[in-house]
Amino acid sequence: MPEERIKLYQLGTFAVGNRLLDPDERTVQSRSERSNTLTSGHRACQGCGEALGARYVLDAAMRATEGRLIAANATGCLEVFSTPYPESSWQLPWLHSLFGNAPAVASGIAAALKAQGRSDIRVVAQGGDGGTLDIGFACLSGMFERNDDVLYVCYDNEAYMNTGVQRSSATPPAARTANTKPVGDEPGNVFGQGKNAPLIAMAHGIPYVATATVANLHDLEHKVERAMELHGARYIHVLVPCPLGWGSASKETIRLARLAHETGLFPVIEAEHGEVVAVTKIRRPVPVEEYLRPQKRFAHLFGDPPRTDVVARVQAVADRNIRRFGLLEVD
Ligand SMILES: Cc1ncc(C[n+]2csc(CCOP(=O)(O)OP(=O)(O)O)c2C)c(N)n1
Ligand code: SF4
Ligand SMILES: [Mg+2]
Repeated sequence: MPEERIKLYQLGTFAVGNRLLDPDERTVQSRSERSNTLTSGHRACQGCGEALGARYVLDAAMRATEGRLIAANATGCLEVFSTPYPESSWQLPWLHSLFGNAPAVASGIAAALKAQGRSDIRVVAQGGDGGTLDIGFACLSGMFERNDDVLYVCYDNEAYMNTGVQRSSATPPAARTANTKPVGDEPGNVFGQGKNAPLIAMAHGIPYVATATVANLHDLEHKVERAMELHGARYIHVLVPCPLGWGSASKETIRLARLAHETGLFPVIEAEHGEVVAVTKIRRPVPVEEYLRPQKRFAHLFGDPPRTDVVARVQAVADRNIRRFGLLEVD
């Protein structure tokens, strides 16, 4: 019988991939002693990438710190769906900051712990792309520049979802949002320079920067654990599809996150002290159209007439990423 190689994309879930790994290599989520940091009963939409990402990030950080962890959380979907006062789904010390100051609040917690000599307790901060790249950006840059001992995690769903899908500086070109309408020569969001938060974080020379998606949760856990081995300012940027804001089916969340990587639109990398140290290669390069089509926020590109010119510009963005980060696997 001819031999056929099987590629497993989702090593480390409850599914078959996990059982092929040694127990020590299995994901935090597959262990009975996982901390369930973000537990059931929260009010995220079905298929919410942010809820999934946060659960994996916090449980991995809890394991790495043996449960000695404090979180600061910016205003946004993650805070609203998890903590409608007086209820909360968090099972760790968790502070809701303002929309724009989670990095500063986390720095303050780290400073207070240092003053008390509590080097055993670690600090994470988390927020959406709006809270991180827009209103919280100055606080984040300060946290990086001072090298405060905080892991900051940005859950990037590419718009202000909590308040009704407004554009952020992480919204991709051509995407429809409540305030980037699909009209005119450049329908949807403009083709600007973009704001590449991981590269800007790297430019601060901080100990650790990584990107990840919810399509590879084992990789996400690994990066959180690596970050927790280090001290100083660390930054992880996680792509988390949002069915409501992207106009995608709930069941498509993982596939879209995978396609974002496989098109080259979302490079998955790891960097230490400003230098890229690892790149997740693309095993199956995919044209951007395959990623854009299932999302209603890009529906205006596939109408009558189709905007092939705009799709070509999005493809050029992906191609540039592929060249810039050497994303293609060379056999
Ligand atoms: C100073 C201030 N301005 C505006 C708001 C309203 N607000 C709360 S969350 C939010 C958007 C959050 O977007 P993002 O950070 O991307 O998180 P997401 O909800 O998408 O996860 C806005 C505009 C606020 N709480 N405070
Ligand atoms: S709007 Fe998006 S980010 Fe917010 S809970 Fe729903 S799916 Fe998650
Ligand atoms: Mg957002």
